[in-house]
Amino acid sequence: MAKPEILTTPQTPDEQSLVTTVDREYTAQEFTVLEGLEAVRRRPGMYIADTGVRGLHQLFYEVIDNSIDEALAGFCTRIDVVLHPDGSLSVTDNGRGIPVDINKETGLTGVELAMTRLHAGSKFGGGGYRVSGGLHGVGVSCVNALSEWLVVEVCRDGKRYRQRFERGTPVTPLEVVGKAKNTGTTVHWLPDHLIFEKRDYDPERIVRRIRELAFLNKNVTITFTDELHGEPTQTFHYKNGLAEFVQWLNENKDPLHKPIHFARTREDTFVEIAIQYNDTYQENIFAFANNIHNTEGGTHVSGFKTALTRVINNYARKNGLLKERDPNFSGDDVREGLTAVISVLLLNPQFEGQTKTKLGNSEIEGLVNSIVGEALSQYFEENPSVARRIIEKALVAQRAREAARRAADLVKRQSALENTSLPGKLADCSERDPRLCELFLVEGDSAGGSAKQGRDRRTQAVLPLRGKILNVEKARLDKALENEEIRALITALGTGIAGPGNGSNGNGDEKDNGDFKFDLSKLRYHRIIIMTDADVDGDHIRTLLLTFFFRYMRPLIEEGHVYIAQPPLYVIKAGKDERYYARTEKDRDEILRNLKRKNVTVGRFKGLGEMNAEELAETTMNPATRRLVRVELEDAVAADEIFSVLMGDKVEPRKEYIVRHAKQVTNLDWHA
Ligand code: 0RA
Repeated sequence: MAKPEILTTPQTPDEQSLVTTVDREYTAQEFTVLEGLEAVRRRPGMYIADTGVRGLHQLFYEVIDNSIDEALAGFCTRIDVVLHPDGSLSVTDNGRGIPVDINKETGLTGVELAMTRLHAGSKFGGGGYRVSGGLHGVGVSCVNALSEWLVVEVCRDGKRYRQRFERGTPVTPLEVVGKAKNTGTTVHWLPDHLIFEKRDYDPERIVRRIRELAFLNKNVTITFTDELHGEPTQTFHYKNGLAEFVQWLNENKDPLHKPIHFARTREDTFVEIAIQYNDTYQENIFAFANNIHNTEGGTHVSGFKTALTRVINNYARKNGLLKERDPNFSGDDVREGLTAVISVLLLNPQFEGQTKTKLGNSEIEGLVNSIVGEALSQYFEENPSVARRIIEKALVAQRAREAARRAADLVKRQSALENTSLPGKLADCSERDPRLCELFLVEGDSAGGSAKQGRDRRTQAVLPLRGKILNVEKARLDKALENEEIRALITALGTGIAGPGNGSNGNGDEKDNGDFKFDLSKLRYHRIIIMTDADVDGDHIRTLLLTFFFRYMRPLIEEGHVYIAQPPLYVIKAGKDERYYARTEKDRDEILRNLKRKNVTVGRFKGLGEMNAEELAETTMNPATRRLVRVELEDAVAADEIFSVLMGDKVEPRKEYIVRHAKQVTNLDWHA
């Protein structure tokens, strides 16, 4: 391959015409670069999560992360995001601007390098906390490759530069198009319809990430203008950073005290933490490394948990709140009702785990442990009334956990007595390989009966649920375990449950986990299918079940084991023996259009119970003819908000929420 020519710096632009070209020749090297972007287009799945809604939004996350990096480097204070009337998106920052001069090695401008080189970002400096690997950090060049067009504008050295690309290929050189007083970068793109199934940006998703970034980066002001839907500009700026983040997370709950907030820098690592207890029983810890949400936790979370347990036990002992013969608080005890946000900025983040979002850097555990130890002990010394309130909460939790333990024991002993570990109502399947097994959770005994008759006995098990299962959002674990439906569910699934909170036992992060262990490897059915009536009660039962899974068995959702059955709403009978089923009004009308000559009747199913076993099997259970929707956890912050609002005990926010999210409530913001 020919070595690239070294090109000289372009001449000063002609100020009179204001349109000048930064001239350069195409080189062999560039050819391979374009091949690189072609590879992104050929196999987008290697670079972004998918070519659906998620991947589409990842383009946005990538672009705004570049501006945030510039803010972390200390050069950017404002970012403006615009959703344009044509569906394209732009992100403008007031940073230094992507370099426009020519890179000696390649003969390309900094702008073109950034836009056409995979992972070029890290090559030339930028923010020190640039993320490597993982979902983020794929580079803005991937966005370019996957866009029908992308226009980048840079303001630098008193000039405004512009270059346009189509499907990754430059279609103009970097041109000077005007003067500029300030500095900054705009990236404006339209995702390619040849790549993405749909290219509709979801303003709510955009706002969610913007808000999160604004909480995490308190020096930055981020605005969002939705010109497509004609909404006024929203501005996000939180001068108190994470303190405001925990307040916002607790908005629909009753907090016990003002946020506890501290930040420390040690060596090259920055650690910021905010804590606020509320009067619920849930634990909510959100952890970020370099602004990436670590849904699987990691070393920062384990360091935090260890220190929290230690500091609270020490304080309680020292001040006589735990007596000599009292046992220490467990980690679960001190985390009941805890909302916390942990954010670390570090130089070489290592991400591990199933979804590559778990922070793995071992040095961070001790660092966070030591910082939390010092800062929190000091806070407790200076704020004894807050310390006392938190410890009283832990004492109640400790007693309740004792009661729950006895209840769990009872569940175990009961099943030992009955000489079977499985609940009586469960109609189990005969297959023993869980990967091939499905469990239908069916509302009501009559539908349960039809399901039992209509199922494939080898691979399909049925557990009928009578009446409503308990709302675990309002009850502590001991109460939840008294509920017969919940006990049957736990035994049928075989996994056990995690302590309240993120339902995952923090992935074994903490060392003192008590008796509640969730073990995904014990799962007896790899598909858990919720089958409820298409009415208000059915919706409610589905939400109750999802709430339970979310709070106590979250990995079931995270690993994609939970599904929603899609029973038909309409039956269309034509002639003597033709029958058609429709899940939506649209499907129904389509069928009716096709049948218009015939003598047809349309019936509406009021519930699953109205279908006979054969109908239920054919329309909703048989893998060859049914449709299932998989429940996906798109964003834990949003999901927590949904559950605490929908199932918690404050009524006003619930009403507001349902009005505001009328559409999402039916599918719960879960994405299929
Ligand atoms: C590399 C070096 C410099 C700035 C940037 C990258 C930069 C990239 C992006 C992407 C979006 N906004 C951005 N802002 C800046 C600094 C070059 C210098 O002035 O020394």
